[in-house]
Amino acid sequence: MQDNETTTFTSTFEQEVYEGLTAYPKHLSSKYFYDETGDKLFQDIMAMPEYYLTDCEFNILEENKNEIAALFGKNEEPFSLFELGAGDGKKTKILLRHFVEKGIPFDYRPIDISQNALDKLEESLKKEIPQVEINTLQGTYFDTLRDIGNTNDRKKIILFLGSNIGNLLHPQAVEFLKNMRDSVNEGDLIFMGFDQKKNPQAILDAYNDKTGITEAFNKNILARINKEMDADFDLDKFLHWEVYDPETGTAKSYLVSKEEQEVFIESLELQVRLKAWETIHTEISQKYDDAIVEWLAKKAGLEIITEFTDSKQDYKNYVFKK
Ligand code: AVJ
Repeated sequence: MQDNETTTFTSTFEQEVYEGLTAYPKHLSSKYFYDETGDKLFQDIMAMPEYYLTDCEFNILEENKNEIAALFGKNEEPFSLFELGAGDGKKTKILLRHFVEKGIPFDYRPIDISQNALDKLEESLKKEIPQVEINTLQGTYFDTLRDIGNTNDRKKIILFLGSNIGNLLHPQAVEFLKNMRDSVNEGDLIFMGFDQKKNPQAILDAYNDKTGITEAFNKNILARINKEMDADFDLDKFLHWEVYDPETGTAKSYLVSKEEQEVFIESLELQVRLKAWETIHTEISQKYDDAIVEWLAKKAGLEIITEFTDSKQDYKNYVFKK
């Protein structure tokens, strides 16, 4: 709800939608893609042949699980494995299964913004790898990093997979890495996935599949606003548009208005006007190379101790310590 001068909102989602759609150029944050429909669409994306990221990381973990186990479970010291944005845990289960088989002492603490995702993950783990001690934690990255910082009973390993960091602009990524640094101790490790620069066409294809799954995912943010804020966006009046700059490594997603239109968002009492071909920027998916990752790490006060990659170097997992 907002009125003329003093605007009050019932959620940060409302506030950010208001700010993003009254700004020029318009923007909405990709963190709002993920309601139940969005979670499902993202799972469909991960299963598409064009979206190489998931397969790459899956293979890297599978190929290197012995070395990773040796690194995490050094000197048989028990550790807590935290995972930010755990989702369905499909890739992590490779490691969990392997650690259990090797008798490595650890407990698993998945964190996600979605309680629904956490419940499903816990349920599937109880069935598939019941030996794993699991404690879920619901919250944003920001809250939970603070919680991680306050847990000091065991050595900590933080997983952040899927190149989720790519949704952040470099200055935000540095802030985020600094927060990670502050929440770990000497001897703890941070294990992260960074999608790499590659043939620009492969990147465009991954974010603009012909079947339209990514388009539906991008437009889901408008569907959510329709549902949750009583708005009347007509999804057919928008184009899903993807650009990739091979110099900076930044992929950007837009929703482009195909015609001049007016949308009303009831809960915000906001009339949004869009000109023909006006854009709403929705997501960045940053691609990296070693120089960028080294620069980010240095700025955040982290040190890269090793990295794992695939034969084409399409994707890398880096291990950091403070
Ligand atoms: C979950 C943020 C890693 O940017 O690659 C997939 C989300 N967006 N297709 C990414 C996404 C469009 C994804 N991340």
